[in-house]
Amino acid sequence: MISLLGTFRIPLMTFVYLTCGLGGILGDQFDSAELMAQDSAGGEHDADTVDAARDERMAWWRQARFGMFVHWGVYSTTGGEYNGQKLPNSAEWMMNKGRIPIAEYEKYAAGFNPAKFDAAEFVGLAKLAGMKYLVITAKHHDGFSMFGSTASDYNVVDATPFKRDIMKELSVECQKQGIRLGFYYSQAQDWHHPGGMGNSWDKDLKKVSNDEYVLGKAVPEVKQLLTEYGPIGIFWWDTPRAMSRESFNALHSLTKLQPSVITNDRLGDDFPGDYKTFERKIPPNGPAGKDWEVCMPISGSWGYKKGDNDFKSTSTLIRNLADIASKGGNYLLNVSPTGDGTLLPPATERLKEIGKWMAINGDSIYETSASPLQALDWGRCTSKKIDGGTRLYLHVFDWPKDGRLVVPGLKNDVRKASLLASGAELQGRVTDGGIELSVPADGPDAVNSVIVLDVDGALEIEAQWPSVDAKGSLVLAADAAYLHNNEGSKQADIRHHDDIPHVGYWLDAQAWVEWTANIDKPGRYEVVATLSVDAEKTQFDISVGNRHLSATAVGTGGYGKYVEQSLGAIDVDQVGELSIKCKPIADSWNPMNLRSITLKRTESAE
Ligand code: H79
Repeated sequence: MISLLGTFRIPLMTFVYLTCGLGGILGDQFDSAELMAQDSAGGEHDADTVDAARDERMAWWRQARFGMFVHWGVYSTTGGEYNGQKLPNSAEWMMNKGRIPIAEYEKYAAGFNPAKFDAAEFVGLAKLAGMKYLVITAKHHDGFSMFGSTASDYNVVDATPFKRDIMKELSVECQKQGIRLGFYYSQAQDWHHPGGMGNSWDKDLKKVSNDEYVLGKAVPEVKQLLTEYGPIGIFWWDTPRAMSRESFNALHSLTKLQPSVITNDRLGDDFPGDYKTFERKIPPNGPAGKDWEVCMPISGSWGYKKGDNDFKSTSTLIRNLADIASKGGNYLLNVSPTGDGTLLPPATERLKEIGKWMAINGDSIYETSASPLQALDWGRCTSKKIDGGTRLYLHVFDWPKDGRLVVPGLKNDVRKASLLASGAELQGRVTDGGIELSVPADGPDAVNSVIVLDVDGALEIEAQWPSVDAKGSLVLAADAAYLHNNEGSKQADIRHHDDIPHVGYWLDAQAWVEWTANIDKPGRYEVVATLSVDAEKTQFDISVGNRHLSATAVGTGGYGKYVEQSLGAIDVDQVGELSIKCKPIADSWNPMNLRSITLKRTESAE
């Protein structure tokens, strides 16, 4: 499973999915000539054509790497407060968390009047930050449409004193300023429509079928958004729920109205879309062979929430962007306009600061791919193909104090190394440990200094596997493991207690972890793990090459209490690069948090 390149996964390998047949339901919605035209353009019968069409559609998105997410709606008028009462969680959930009856929530809509909103300024700010696309909530779960919907009067034009079509203004500005526009649309939940999902609190709501909502509101609204707002870059579905096949197909088929529109993976389980979505968290490794995006609020809440001062520092945001790009993904950073249509100063300041960094260092983000150099002590690495070679962008978060920066394991001939900010050339040489660069005492940027390293040919990297130290110990840390967790499932993930990483949330007994390590001598190795277990005990299998041990860890008195436990011994009879696996024993598994496994040589084989 693990290649020489460790956790490297080819970032842009395409995967095939078959578009669903057109539901009969569409007879009323579409002109059939229109559909025929879309169909022949889509060429959905041939997998290669589907792949090629997808690559073409995804080209701008893969180059963009950085976009703005915007959560804006009725909840923004009160900053998520209901009758002056603070509610838990993200502000766009205000109606739900406050169990606000529809008739009462509508009064907040009647107060939506963001007089200071200026689409030109807003899009300009995204552009200044170096973002290449903007995805905004056209309709969130509360059911309020932020455009002049012809399917529902409950919209910004018809139900507010503002009366302006915000999506129209943004579409005009985005086209003017060269920013791709995407629409977030909550297709399944709608707390305002009697057929929408999610509203369990309004007893006056006379429920109708979900199909009635989808076909009567969602489908015409999505159709309108895809036909009256110019070219749409992305359709961003959210919170998939079980809907009828007809409803799914009707919504899915609408995206054919703009064959170049990209969709995320949240329409429904059978609709992988064009890319995978991670919410709030950066995955430890990019998912293999897939395009993906991390969406994350700049503060704590998606929608503007009064008193939410949890703004991530500019440093964190810039490093997040580099981290995500180094794994081959996009960063969709969310901002939250207030009821007056502007962003709070901490958000604006951060966007401008990111923009300053991007103006100098954008080449290290745009049009880059993941690089096989991950787990770097000093930062991250993105890459680009160049004529006959590879360009690496070394994102140095922790500038070396001794004037030497080592790119571990890299063996290629150095063509040229320089600082991206100034162009100043650096000396580089290949050593036993990798390429060593001589660098000035201070880096050009306190947060992330970028070095451009051009090397000849495809990358040749000697794996830097953990190895047995002089005392005979081999330490396998959680963050050096490869997690077999069904790619990005919520379970079995790298988490932290006291800033120390562990494999946690390990509820799924099918999830397992693997390391590759160098073992230089055969012999008996004691297996010691640092872990915490809430249950009385848990059982799992540990294997080293072809030998294994059935291990039992006993309860440590809670998930936050880590102890070292000896789990037994393994007689290792192979040497070299070995795979070490830790797999739950399904019948007797209870979740554990695993910080590390250490193999300690107790005796050498004769
Ligand atoms: O639009 C943002 C969220 O409102 C939306 N997706 C992002 C992009 C989202 N809706 N649901 N979820 C994410 C996941 C569900 C979270 C829940 Fe809860 C946990 C629902 C109820 C408990 C957190 C707490 C959100 C509301 C209350």
